[in-house]
Amino acid sequence: SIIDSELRTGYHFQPPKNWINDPNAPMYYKGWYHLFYQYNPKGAVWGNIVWAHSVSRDLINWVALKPAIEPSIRADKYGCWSGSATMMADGTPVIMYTGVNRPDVNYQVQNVALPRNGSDPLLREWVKPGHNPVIVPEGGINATQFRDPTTAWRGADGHWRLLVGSLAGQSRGVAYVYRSRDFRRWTRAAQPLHSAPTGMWECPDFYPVTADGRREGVDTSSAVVDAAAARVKYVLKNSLDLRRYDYYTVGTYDRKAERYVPDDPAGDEHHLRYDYGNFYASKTFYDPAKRRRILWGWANESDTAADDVAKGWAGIQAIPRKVWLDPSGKQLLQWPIEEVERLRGKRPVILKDRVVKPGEHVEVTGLQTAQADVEVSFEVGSLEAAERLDPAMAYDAQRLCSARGADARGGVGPFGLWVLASAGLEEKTAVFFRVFRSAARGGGGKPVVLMCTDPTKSSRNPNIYQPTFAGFVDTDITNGKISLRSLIDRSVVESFGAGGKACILSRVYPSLAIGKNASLYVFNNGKAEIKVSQLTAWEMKKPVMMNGA
Ligand code: DQQ
Repeated sequence: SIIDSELRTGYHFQPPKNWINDPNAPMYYKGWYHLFYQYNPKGAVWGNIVWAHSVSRDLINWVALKPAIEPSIRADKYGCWSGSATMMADGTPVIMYTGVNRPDVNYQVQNVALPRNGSDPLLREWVKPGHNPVIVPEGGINATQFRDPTTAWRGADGHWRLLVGSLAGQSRGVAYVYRSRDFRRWTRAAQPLHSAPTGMWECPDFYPVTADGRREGVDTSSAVVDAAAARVKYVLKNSLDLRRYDYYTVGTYDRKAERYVPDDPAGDEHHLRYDYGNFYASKTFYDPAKRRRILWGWANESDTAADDVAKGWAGIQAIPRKVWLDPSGKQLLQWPIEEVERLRGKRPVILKDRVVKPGEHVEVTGLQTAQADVEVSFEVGSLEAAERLDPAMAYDAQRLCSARGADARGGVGPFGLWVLASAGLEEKTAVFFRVFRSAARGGGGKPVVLMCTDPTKSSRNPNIYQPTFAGFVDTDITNGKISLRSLIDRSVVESFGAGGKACILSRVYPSLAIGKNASLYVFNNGKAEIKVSQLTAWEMKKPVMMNGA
C-alpha cells in the first residue's frame, strides 16, 4: 500500500508526526542553528498553526524542542503564521510573525516575540510583549492578505526596515515597507518596495548578495557598510500564492527612494525560480559561523490528504541550500550545504568514462539507492542531433517537458537518471536534460538546455498527483559538458542541474521501488551518444532527529 513507512524521508527534515509547512525565522545563535516552522500539533492536515522549534549544531542532526510560539494573546488567537528573525545590535534575536486575530475571517496583524532568556543558546522560551500587535492593516490595506514579515535590515540612519507581503486590488502582489526606530512603533513607507501583477505575495524575502563572484554571504543589515566596499546586488523573492512557486529577481536597492528595481525589466514576468518543482514559502538567513547565506524551503506532499492522515505526517523541509550570485549576475546558484556530505557512506560506487548509446540504460549497482546522493558529469559527443525548439514553447519549460517526457525519443537527450526504479522498471522517476536548437530570432541555432523531472511512471498507485517539472538551464553546453546531482530520499528527489543553475524537487510515492528494491540507472533516450565522464553514488546515513522537549 501507499502508506508505507519506507516512504518517510531518511535525511530530510521532518518532525516525528503531523503537518508541517513554511520554514520560519531560521537563524544562528550562540553555536546553534534554529529552525522554526508552521506546524499542526493535532494532525496531518493544515490547521491549528503554531511555531514548532528545532535546534541543530550542523543543520543535519536535530533536536526538537517544544513549540516556541502558540496562540495565547488576542492578536494571535486564531493562528501564529509565518515570520522571520532579526538580530538586534546587541546580538539578541527578535521574531516578527503574523497573527490571525479573528475567527470568522483571516484578519492579519504583525506581532513580535522576544527570548525570555538570551543566555539560553537554545532559546526555549519566547515572550510576547504587551504592546502587540505592532503592525495592523490600515490605510486601505487588504487585511486578509497581509502577512509574513521579513527579517529587518538597518539603514545608515539606524532605523529598521522590513517587508510585509500583500495583495493590492484583485491581482497586484505587493511588498510594503515598514520602518521603525525601536522595533515597536512602525510606520509604513509611502511607496511599497516593489509590486507586480502576479497575485498575492506570500513570504517575501529580500537580501544582499556579493556581486564580485565570491560565494560568501552578506548579512542582511551589514550591506550598508559593504555596499561601499564590495559590489552588492539584491534579491527579492516572493511566494506566488496562485502558482505555488517561489519566484525571484536580481536587482538594485535604491536606499534613498526605498525602492527595489529588478535588473531585467521583464524580470517579474520571466519567472526565475529557486526551484522548478515542489518548493514553497522559502526563507534565507545569513550564517555568520560560515559566512554564507542559507535557503530553507518547504516541500508539500503530492499524495492525497487521506494518505497523509493515514501516514500521520505531511510536509518536509528541503535540504538547506547555500545560495550565491552566479558570476553572470543574472541568477542565483544553489548547492546543498556541505554538511550533508557527512551523511555519505564510506564506499561510494564510481562509474568512469562509460558511454551510453542511444536507447541504452546502465544500472548503477553495488549500493542501496533509496536513500542516496548521486553526482554525475555528462559529456555529449555532438549537438548535431538537437531538436528544433518550437518558438511557441520557448518560454514554457513545463509545457515543453510534459509534451516531450522522458520516454519521448529525442535528439540530444533525454538523458539523465532513472531514480527510485523498480526491478522491472514499471516504476521510475526520470531526472534528465534535453538539448534543443533555438529557432528564435537572433538565437541562431544556439543550444538551449531543458532540465526536467518526469514522475509520471513513479508509482503504480493511481491516486497520486504526478506533475512533470521543468526549467531552462542558462548554461553554455557547446563543449558538451553538463552535471547533475540528485539527493534521493525515499519519497523525495531533489536535483541540482549544472552546478545549481536549475533545481527541481519532486515528491514521489513508489509502491515497488522502495527500500532495498529501489534501483538507479543512467539512461539515454536520444539519438546522440552520451558519456558519463564520472558518476559517484553514495548511500546516505540517517541523521539524529531526537526529541528534546
Ligand atoms: N503559510 C502561512 C502563511 C503563509 C503561507 C500559514 C505560505 O503565513 O502566507 O501557514 O505557505
